[in-house]
Amino acid sequence: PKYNSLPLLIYFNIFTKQAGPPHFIGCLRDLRVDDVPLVPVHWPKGSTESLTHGCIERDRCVDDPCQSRGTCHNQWLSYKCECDSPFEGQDCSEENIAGRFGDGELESYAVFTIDDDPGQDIVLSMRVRTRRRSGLLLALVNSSGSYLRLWLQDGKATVRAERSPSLTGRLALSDGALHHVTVRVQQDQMALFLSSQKQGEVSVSMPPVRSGDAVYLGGLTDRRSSASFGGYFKGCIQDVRINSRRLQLYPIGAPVSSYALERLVNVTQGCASDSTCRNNPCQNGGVCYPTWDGFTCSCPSHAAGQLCEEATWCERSPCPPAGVCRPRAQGFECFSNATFYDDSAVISYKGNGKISRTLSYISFRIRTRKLNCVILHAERGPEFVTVSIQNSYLQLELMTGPDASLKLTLKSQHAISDGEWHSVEFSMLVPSLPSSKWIVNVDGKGTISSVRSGNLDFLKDEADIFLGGFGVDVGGSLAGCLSTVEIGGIALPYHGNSEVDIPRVQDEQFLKMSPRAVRGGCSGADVCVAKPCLNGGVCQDLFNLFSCTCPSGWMGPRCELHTNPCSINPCAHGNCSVHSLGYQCICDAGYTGANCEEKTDPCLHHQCSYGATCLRGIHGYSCLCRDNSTGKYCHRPKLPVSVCGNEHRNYTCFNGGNCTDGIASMCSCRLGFTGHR
Ligand SMILES: *[C@@H]1O[C@H](CO)[C@@H](O)[C@H](O)[C@H]1NC(C)=O
Ligand SMILES: *[C@@H]1O[C@H](CO)[C@@H](O)[C@H](O)[C@H]1NC(C)=O
Ligand SMILES: *[C@@H]1O[C@H](CO)[C@@H](O)[C@H](O)[C@H]1NC(C)=O
Ligand SMILES: *[C@@H]1O[C@H](CO)[C@@H](O)[C@H](O)[C@H]1NC(C)=O
Ligand SMILES: *[C@@H]1O[C@H](CO)[C@@H](O)[C@H](O)[C@H]1NC(C)=O
Ligand SMILES: *[C@@H]1O[C@H](CO)[C@@H](O)[C@H](O)[C@H]1NC(C)=O
Ligand SMILES: CC(=O)N[C@H]1CO[C@H](CO)[C@@H](O)[C@@H]1O
Repeated sequence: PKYNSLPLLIYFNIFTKQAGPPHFIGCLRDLRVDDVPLVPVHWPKGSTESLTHGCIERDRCVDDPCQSRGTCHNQWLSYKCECDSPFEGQDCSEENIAGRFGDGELESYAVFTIDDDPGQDIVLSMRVRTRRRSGLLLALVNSSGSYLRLWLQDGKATVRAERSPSLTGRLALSDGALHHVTVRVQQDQMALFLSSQKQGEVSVSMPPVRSGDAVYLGGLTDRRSSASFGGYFKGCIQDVRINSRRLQLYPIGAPVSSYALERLVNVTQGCASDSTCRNNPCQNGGVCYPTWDGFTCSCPSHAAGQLCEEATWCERSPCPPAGVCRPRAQGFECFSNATFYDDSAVISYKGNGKISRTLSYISFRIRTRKLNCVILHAERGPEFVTVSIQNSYLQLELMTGPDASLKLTLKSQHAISDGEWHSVEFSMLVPSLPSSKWIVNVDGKGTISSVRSGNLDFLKDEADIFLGGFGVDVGGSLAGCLSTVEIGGIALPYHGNSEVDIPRVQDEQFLKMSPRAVRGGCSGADVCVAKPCLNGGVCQDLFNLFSCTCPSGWMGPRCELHTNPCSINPCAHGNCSVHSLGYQCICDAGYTGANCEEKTDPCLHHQCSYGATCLRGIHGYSCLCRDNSTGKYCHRPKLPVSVCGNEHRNYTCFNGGNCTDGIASMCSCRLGFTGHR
């Protein structure tokens, strides 16, 4: 609407209303034809009804005729709304109707046909609302297959043209809110937008979109082909556009230029939510509030978590100091260990009458040195159960169920009365049957009964359950420690309802009937207090059993015995004799050392005289004499030999005898020797 004062030659068809170029809209002034001014007075009658004098200029968009749902274009005498998705109509007052895909988990899709030639460069946009993280949104299909696919992967929009890399958005859109997804293909560059934020761009080689191609929304006809792109979509799709044309799912009042809808399978109109609260998914009394295709749980004060699945009773520390709080179905229980003495009172329990589950097992942990005692006993009429220790083996006796005339006896594989903790579970092999074999499991080692028996349902009400003993005459009572015993997962609590800070709220309970407080924790008897170790022995507490470490010289369980050092025969080759400082060995000949363990050297103190050589032998030694001595020990000097005679005959006198030549040679013997020589 600017006046142009330059000379202008204008062709326009003021005089006709027939089809042709659109009418001029605006103001004209100083219109001359052949330099003759043409003024409206000269114009033919009937041709001026759409003309007014003067030039009134008014912005038609000032009143926001498009209701802020689109861009308004002022057209002098009127306006034109370019409506934002999903709005339509002259004033953008109508909205494209969304299609609900996958309602009730149905497999749904819609098919449109392209009837023009959008060509190579396209802008494809749609509004999506879902909580699913996968599913096929759109596929462009030609006669040889699909060549562009837009789907959800990990909640993010992903688009891929055939034989081109895929492009995934940065932001997830599976949050139940509406998102505007746009794919723009321009000069072999494909860009993905979420709302108006660009998510990325890749180069593609995509065939042109041609007349006859099909557009699939929400899935393909073939389930398997759909599955490779996340399966059928669940959620809403609204206002799908390819360039300026729509893919209208449902007609609306305003005229809309849409591609033809070929098929609509299992798609419903609108965008209603699933009835997510129908089977209240919130636990522990949480209240379900539906959100679109989702829900939130409003949890009561004792529960937390998305589904109120975390019970928070225990955060309020309801148990006494000795107890450990553990959440139970709709409540809590205090677990603790208790110490039983031989004389401590037996505790009794009763079901609260609201136990509905089947009671098919008993579990606990135990630590004792007692060889015989009753741990648990209950009876009702002919039915009874007894858990006891018999000769240090755990034992279950059970008579219940349809075969209540037959007693089941089940023994642990190994002895347990060793002062160590043992975990124990007696359970029915097939709890769903009225009667089955039972199994005992002690520290992971199981034994199965030969006889069948029923479950423990007779304990649910009426029956008194005794823990820690059952009358002095029947096997004696427990001495040792016991964890909280559970029957069918329901505790026999050591702390009654008056001893916990907030009442237990769970339906199924065993109530402690004995008012007496139980000694918590696990402590043995004070076995060392009486100083059982004598003679300076040190006492060690081994849980209801002591052991003495004795000083040297003392022995015996209480160090009451002298040690006899010779009792262990310390002298290997000799005789032992007790000394004030221990023992002494008197060694046999040929041996030496403190314990006569070494052989002596027979030549060490030999008696070979006159330089004789000592020769070692197995049984001692012998002497090798020099020439001038003789005898066993060479202690006798060898007397000299004298020789006389002539050249024909030599005469020898031995042992110091003197040889003298006379008429004949003869010997004169030394004192003590005789004989001719
Ligand atoms: C609608 O969905 C159901 C369930 O997924 C499917 O069995 C049925 O074939 C679908 N209808 C059509 C016409 O495909
Ligand atoms: C169909 O698309 C494929 C790419 O997936 C392309 O190679 C083929 O030329 C297209 N066919 C027609 C008829 O446009
Ligand atoms: C019972 O004693 C055992 C063994 O000392 C211990 O592991 C367990 O935590 C105790 N239980 C409770 C509830 O204190
Ligand atoms: C050891 O004692 C035995 C018997 O009392 C005795 O015959 C033997 O001579 C003794 N030996 C020594 C080396 O004292
Ligand atoms: C034997 O001779 C040796 C050395 O020659 C000498 O030491 C030793 O006393 C002699 N014995 C006697 C009995 O004369
Ligand atoms: C042998 O003769 C020597 C000296 O000739 C003499 O000393 C010695 O007494 C004599 N011995 C005897 C037994 O006569
Ligand atoms: C007959 C004989 O044996 N004579 C000898 C006696 O002793 C001397 C010396 O020792 C010898 O030389 C002889 O031959």
